[in-house]
Amino acid sequence: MRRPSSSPLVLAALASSLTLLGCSPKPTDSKAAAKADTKSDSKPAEEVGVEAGADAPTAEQAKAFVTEVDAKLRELWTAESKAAWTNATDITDEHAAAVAAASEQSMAYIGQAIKDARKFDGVAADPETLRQLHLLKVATTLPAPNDPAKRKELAETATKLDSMYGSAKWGDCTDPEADSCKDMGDAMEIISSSDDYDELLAAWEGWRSIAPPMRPLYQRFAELGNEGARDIGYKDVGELWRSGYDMSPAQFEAEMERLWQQVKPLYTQLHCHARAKLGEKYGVDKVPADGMIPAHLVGNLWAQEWPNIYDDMVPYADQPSIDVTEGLKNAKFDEHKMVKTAEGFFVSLGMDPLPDTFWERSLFVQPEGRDVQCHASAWDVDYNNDLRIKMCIKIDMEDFVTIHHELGHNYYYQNYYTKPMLFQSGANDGFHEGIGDTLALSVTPAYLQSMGLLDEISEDPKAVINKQLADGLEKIAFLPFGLLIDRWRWGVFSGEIKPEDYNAAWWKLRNEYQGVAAPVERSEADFDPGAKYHIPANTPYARYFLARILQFQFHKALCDAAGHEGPLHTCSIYASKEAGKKLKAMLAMGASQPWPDALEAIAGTRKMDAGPMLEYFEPLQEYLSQQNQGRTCGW
Ligand code: X8Z
Ligand code: ZN
Repeated sequence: MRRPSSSPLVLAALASSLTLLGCSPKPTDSKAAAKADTKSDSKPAEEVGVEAGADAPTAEQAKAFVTEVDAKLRELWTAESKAAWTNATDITDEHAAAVAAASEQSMAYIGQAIKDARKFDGVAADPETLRQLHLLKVATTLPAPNDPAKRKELAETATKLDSMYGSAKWGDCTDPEADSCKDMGDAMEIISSSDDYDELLAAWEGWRSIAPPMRPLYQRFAELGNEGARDIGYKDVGELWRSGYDMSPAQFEAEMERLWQQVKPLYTQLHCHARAKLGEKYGVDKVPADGMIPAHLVGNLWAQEWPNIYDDMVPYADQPSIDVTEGLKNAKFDEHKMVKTAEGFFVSLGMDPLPDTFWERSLFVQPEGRDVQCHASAWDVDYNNDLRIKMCIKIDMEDFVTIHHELGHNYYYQNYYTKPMLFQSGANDGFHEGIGDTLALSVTPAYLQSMGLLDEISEDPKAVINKQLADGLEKIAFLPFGLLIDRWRWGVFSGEIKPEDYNAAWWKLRNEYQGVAAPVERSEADFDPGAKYHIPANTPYARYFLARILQFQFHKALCDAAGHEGPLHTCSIYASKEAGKKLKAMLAMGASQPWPDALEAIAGTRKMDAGPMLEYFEPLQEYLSQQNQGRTCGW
C-alpha cells in the first residue's frame, strides 16, 4: 500500500446541532446538558406579545419573534462554540462540563423556540421571516425531550458517547503510556500502510473492541432523541434530519436513492477491479473473485475511501508518480505552509485572505501533553468571522486535500457571517461539505507542479488513467458508504432496526451497498457502528454523500465560468476570477434561499445530478470496463 501515514485522524470532534452546518463543531446538542435550565421556561413568542389563545399573530409579531430568536441564538451558540473550542483543543473534565452546561442552555431554548415558532404557521410574514421560521424547525440534530430529567439524561448520554469515542484505546493498556496501548491513529496507520493480512486484521478488530460498551447508551440515546423529536412535531429523529432539504422527508429519501442508482454501475466496476487486484495480492481464498471484499484490506479503517490501495492497482507504472507526499517533504512544506498554499487557491479566485486571527488561533499540530480532538474541523467561533481550523496535520497528500476541504467550510463562513444566525449554514449541508472538495478537484498534477510539489508530469493518456484511478478510489469508493450510514440510523430511529439487530443490520447494509464484508464473524456482542466517529458524535452523514455528487456539479459549472474547454477532468479553475465570482455569490446566500435556488445560481439547474461526476470519470469508466472483461462483477 502507499502512504505510510495516511487518512486524517478521526478523533472525537463535536457535532453540530445545526443540520445545515458543515462539519464545524458549532453549537452542539450531542454535548450535553447536565443541569436543568431555567431558560427552558422562557417563552420567546410571549416575549413578542403572542399570548396563548389570543388572536392569530401578525406578520410584524412573526418578524419580531425571529429577530428575538436571532439575538438569543447568537448569544447561546457563541457561548457554546467558545466552550467547545476550548474543550476540543484541550480535553479535560472541566472543559467538557462547560460545554455540557452551554449545550444544555441552547438545547432547552431551541426546543421551546421551535414550539413557539409553530404559532406563526400560516402567518403571511415576509420571505426572510418565513425562511427563518422554517429553518428554526430543522435547526437541531438532537432534539431534547420536554421532561427536564430526560433532557438531562439525553445530554449526559450524548456526552458520554462522544467522549468514549474520543478517549478510546485498544491493545494492551495495562500501562496506558506503553506502546502496546493504542489509539485510533495507530489503527489508521496500520490499516493504511501494512500489507500483512493478520496485522491488518488485528488493527481492524482492535479498533472495534472500543465500541460494545456504547451499545446500551446508544439505544437509550435513540429513545430519548426520538421523544424529543416527537415533542417538536416529528415522528422520529431521522424524519427531523430528512426535513432539512426543502422537500418532504420521503422525497429526500427518494432523491438519495435516485442519485445512488445513477452512480451504482460505476461503483460496481471499481469494486470489481479492486477486488480482482486484492485477490492477486492476498489470494482468492481471502478475496473471493465473485464475493465481497474483506473490510480490512482497502487501506482505510472504515473501508470508506480506498486511495491507499492505489499502489496495488496502479494502471501504468511507467508514468510519473502523482503522489505529492514526497514532494511536500522535499519542498520542506510544514503544516503552516500547507494551509497557506490552500488559502492561496481560494485567494486566486478572488476571495479575501483569511483573517489574521485565523493564523493566531487555529490548531494545526497535535500538541504534546494534552488531549485534543484531532478530527479535522472548521469553525467560526463567534459567527462573526472568527475563523479557525483544528486539525492534526500530517505532511502528506491526503491531508493537503483535507485542508482544502476544511477551508471550504471557512470560506462559506467568511461569505455569510453578516447574515442572521439561521442563514449561517450551507444551502443544504451537502453544499457545505462540497466546497473545499470542489477546489481540490482543480488540484491537478499541472497545478501541483507549478507549486513545486511534483517534478515531472505527463500528458500521456496513461497518466490520465492513473490520476483517474486515484481520484476514483477516493470519490467513487466512498459513495455507498456515504449512503448507508444514515440508512442505518434512519432505520434505528424509526424503529425498523431493533436494538437486538443493531450490528446485523449494519453489516447487512455494508454487504448490500458496499460489497464489503466483516473479515471475522460479528455478533450482537459487537457494536461496529460505534467505531465510526459520526455515530457516537451524532453527526448526520447524508451530507457527505450529497457532497460527493454536488462537487462535480459545482466543478463543471465553475469550469464553464472559467472558460474551460475540453474534457472535465482536465479543468483547473485556479486563478479564475469568473469562477470565483460565481462561487462567492452562492456562498454569500448561505441558507437564505432553498437550496435549488442556490444550485441554480451556480449551475443553472435545480436538480442534484450525478451526470457531471460520471462525465468526469469517463476515461476511468472505459478503463475499468476493459479491465473487468471476462470477470463477473457484483457480489
Ligand atoms: O468528517 C469528515 C471531515 C470533517 S467534515 C473531515 N469527513 C467524513 C469522514 O471523515 O467520515 C470528510 C469525508 C467524510
Ligand atoms: Zn467537512
